[in-house]
Amino acid sequence: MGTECGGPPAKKSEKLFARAQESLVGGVNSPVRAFRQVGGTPRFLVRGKGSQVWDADGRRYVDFCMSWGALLLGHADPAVVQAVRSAAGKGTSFGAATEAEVRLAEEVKKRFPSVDLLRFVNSGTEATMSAVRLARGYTDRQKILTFEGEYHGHADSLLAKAGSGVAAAGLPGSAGVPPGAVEDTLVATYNDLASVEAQFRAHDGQVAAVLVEPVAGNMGVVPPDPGFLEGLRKLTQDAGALLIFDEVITGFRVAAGGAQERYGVRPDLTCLGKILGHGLPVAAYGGRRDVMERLAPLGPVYQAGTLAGNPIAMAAGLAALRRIRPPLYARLEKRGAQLESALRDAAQAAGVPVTVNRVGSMLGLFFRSGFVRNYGDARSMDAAAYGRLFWALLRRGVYFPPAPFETVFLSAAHIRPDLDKAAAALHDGFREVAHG
Ligand code: KE4
Repeated sequence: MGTECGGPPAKKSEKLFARAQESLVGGVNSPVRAFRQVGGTPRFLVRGKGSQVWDADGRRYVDFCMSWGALLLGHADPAVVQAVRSAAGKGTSFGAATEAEVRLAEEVKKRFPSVDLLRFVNSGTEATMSAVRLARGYTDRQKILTFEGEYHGHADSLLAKAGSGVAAAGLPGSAGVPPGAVEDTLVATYNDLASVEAQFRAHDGQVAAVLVEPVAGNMGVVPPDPGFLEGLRKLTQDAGALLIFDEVITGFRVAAGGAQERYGVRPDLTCLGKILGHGLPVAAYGGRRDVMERLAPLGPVYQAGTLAGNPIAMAAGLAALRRIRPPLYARLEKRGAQLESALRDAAQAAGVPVTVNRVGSMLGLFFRSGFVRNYGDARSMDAAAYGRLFWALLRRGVYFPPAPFETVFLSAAHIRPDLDKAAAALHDGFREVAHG
């Protein structure tokens, strides 16, 4: 334990981490938070405001993780906080229909014209798990096709890793997932339409849906090649399968209407999360009316949830979407380009080969040279070097995601001084990585 990665002493985080491990598995409620991919003691955060967070030892950081992309407006956005406070005073949950959930659904539909009907749930995992069940129920087919290196939450059927060879089904990607749970999960290669066609040929008439992160954000950031998403659209259409966009990260992030707006490809179903609740536990799945109407209480596909459409979460989402206006995306594009340049310049100055991928305000950093177009490219990076950079940045008050295969996020709250601080920290940090 301790801050062996050279980080500054963090006595209070260390004490809290020791105590947490007595009650919480690994001391955390989600594995990536344990800092095991970068080493050292996880920082216990106590407060956030705008682009800044503070840890238990009183240290301040510019945050480029932003709750894994949920906070497009920044921490403790005043309008979101006020909306949460006001909603909480009227009751924390009813387990009944409310006007707030109708209004938030209408706001989603304004931004996602492919969504005729939707259903709110409490996590991205629930959204993708339910969308897959619905696709199977609608098509009366069992196979689903996903992409190696993408992540859609922890539902059994989606914790599959690539099997050997094209025809092989996915293999369990986690203990506790029985082979039967993933025998209908096919795995293809992102940005490789031929690998998708091969799976469709090997399982003709059996594929219910293709589930894709339209911009991969869980293998680092990997954008779709020109034509890739359009190719998936055509392949699924021709095969009578549904196209499901997992926009839990990209929704409201890469455009107001997500990747489907940015790339002009219309899926049959869409999964949303993160920014939708702006930090409150909200997610959703929605799409074509004829598909969604197969869902209970209208149809035979079952899905339910005690806290679905929670009034406080709905209020947070409504307040956030009201504040996320079109001019914001030009600002995020500009800030994203500035951070991208800072990353490239610092690595080049230190003579460290890196590839930087970026879509708007989501950036991926790979310690390797050459294009990164899929998971095979991504995983060949020097992940240990990322860990060294992480700590070099943390020592200088810059908090990147504590894991290499994640996304660096900006928000509306990141201003020029934050970018300048990051650039300076990156300049020194890459030199430290280069000279060990
Ligand atoms: P949740 O169940 O964690 O709300 O959402 C699952 C999910 C679904 N789809 C995409 C594209 C996602 O990125 C996620 C979750 N993202 C991770 C970070 N890459 C959440 C962080 C964590 O696991 O703690």
